[in-house]
Amino acid sequence: MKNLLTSIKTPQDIKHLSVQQLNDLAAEIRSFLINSVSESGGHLAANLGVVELSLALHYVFNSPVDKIVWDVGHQSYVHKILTGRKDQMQTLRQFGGISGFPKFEESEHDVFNTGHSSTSISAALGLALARDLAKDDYAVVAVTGDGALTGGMCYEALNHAGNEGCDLLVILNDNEMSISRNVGAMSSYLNRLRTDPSYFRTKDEIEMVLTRIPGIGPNIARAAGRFKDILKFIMVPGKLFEELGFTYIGPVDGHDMQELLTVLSNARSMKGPILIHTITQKGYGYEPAYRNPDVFHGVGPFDVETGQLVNKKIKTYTEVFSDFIVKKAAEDSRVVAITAAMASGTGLKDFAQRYPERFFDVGICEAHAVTLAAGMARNGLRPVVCIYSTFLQRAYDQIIHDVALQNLPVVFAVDRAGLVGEDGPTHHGVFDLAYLRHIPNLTVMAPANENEFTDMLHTAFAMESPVAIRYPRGAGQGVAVKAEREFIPVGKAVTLRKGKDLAILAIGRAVVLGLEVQGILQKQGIAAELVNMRYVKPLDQEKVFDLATRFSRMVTIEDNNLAGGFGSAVLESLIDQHQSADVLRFGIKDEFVEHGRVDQLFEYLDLDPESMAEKIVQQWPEILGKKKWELFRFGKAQG
Ligand SMILES: Cc1ncc(C[n+]2csc(CCOP(=O)(O)OP(=O)(O)O)c2C)c(N)n1
Repeated sequence: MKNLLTSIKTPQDIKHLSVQQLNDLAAEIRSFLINSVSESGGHLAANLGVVELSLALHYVFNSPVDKIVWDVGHQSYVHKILTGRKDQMQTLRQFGGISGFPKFEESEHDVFNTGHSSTSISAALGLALARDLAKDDYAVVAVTGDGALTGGMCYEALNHAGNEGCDLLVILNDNEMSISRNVGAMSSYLNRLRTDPSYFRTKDEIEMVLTRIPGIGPNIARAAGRFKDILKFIMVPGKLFEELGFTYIGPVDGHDMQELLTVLSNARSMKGPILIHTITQKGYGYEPAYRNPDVFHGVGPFDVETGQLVNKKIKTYTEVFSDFIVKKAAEDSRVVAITAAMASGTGLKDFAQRYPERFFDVGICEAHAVTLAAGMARNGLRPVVCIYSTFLQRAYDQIIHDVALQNLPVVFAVDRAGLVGEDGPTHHGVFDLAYLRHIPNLTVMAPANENEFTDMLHTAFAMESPVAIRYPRGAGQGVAVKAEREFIPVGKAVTLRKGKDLAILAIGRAVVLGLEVQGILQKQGIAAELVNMRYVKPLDQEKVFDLATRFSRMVTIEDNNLAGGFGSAVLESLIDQHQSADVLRFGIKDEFVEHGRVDQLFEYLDLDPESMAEKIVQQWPEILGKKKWELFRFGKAQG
């Protein structure tokens, strides 16, 4: 294989390449991607699918003058490689390394930060309108997937863009996949565009579209004969997009470099909003990813030869949820499960297979998922809505207006709560305690381990009002789940360790951190009482009162933003009960947390057990004798 990739430092470096060389470069990039993601983990399948598209975009357009906005941004690795970050790919998603998503702080070529789906057309339209107001002249391109196109924001943006009529290019990268196979009527429509010959335009229609190109339009129309074969495939109606005010071009083979270059070059000189429909294959060029695009959507380290993932031993919270919900569905025929395009991520695959008629993948439509659940609950069903904490942010109003206000028994399985690690700030679920805690009628819990999680799910389904359970990404504590499930009294905390010097109140995953802090302090002769609060709402007021009467020093620990979170709830409770205590709150301060392994992030935030124990002793040095304190400080909590 020729070594072209090493000479690519900026997009300018590909401009002189021939189509054959671009194809060679595409092959090199694929093999580079497979090897680097096999070590770092990341979004492989989507990136393998956009190698030619990314090359063609950077060949035809002049980034960073021309702006390319990547929807979700998980498919921006090739773009990163072409814009001078190839050598940093080995640090991808690692603490201090480059992000797995576009980041303007990282490169001038990343014009708009993304991570959540379906934002690119809105953002690109915003850039285009700002450009026009400034009377500037450059292209703005949004690259969006067919999965992203299930999200409502896309339609709001298309609707607006068509009306504005400004120059804007939308590339619809259609690979028939969201993370799982794409769903919905729009997906079927795209499929018809892709396959139904009756959708092909007449030559007259094609010419009409081409003559819209100012100045050179008629010439191109005359020259169309030369592109006859290409045009036959690229100009089909896309009526729906046309009705929205877009010129539709497609479908285009997104792995055919020549075709892409021709179409993009033509589109570049056309006026108004244009949508190019490209057809690609997720995982293209790597058999394991091609065969299992959902597994290789976001993947951990794997063996390149076999495609086998590096194995983990302890069950994840998601797997525990999966086991529970399948059993629950067998017991109660009213149980239905809803996901917003995350069937495997949220552990609903098994449920979907066993109860297909009770399983609903609504697409990337979190807001709709929640109101849909409200409708179902109103009509006697017991829906569980399974959405990651960060994506549930999109459905804040629906939780309040459609579920809580009517006190409907919807269970929210809020997966990936707290710090999630390598996906970084767009994906950390560190706001949910704050955005759920103040909603009337809604009960909010967080389990400290797998067994408690199962009991909480059991409790949630036994209640007749909305309940949210937030739980972290990844492995549990390795605690066995008892066969007998217990109802956890609503709003009741549980004391795990008795003490006399201070009280530690923790919630969810932070209970494990609390246990470690308690252990470190114990070695210093400090007796901390540790309480697993279990419920953030209703908070166990009696417990807070009791602790405040017995302890003047109180510590709260949470893996949520401090503002409005669990510690805030404890402070409110103290004040409301006219109790006072010296309170030290541990949680995430007023900042966005970068990517990296969760344990590294905890350490970076001084939320690792050692740092917290040290902070506690610093705060209240009197709980140690002076000599011991010196020892403690310099020996960093070594007992
Ligand atoms: C609001 C939101 N919900 C869910 C996700 C999780 N997610 C990331 S990529 C993806 C599928 C996107 O499909 P598509 O746009 O077709 O891109 P592809 O991966 O197929 O290239 C989903 C559901 C997200 N990023 N944002």
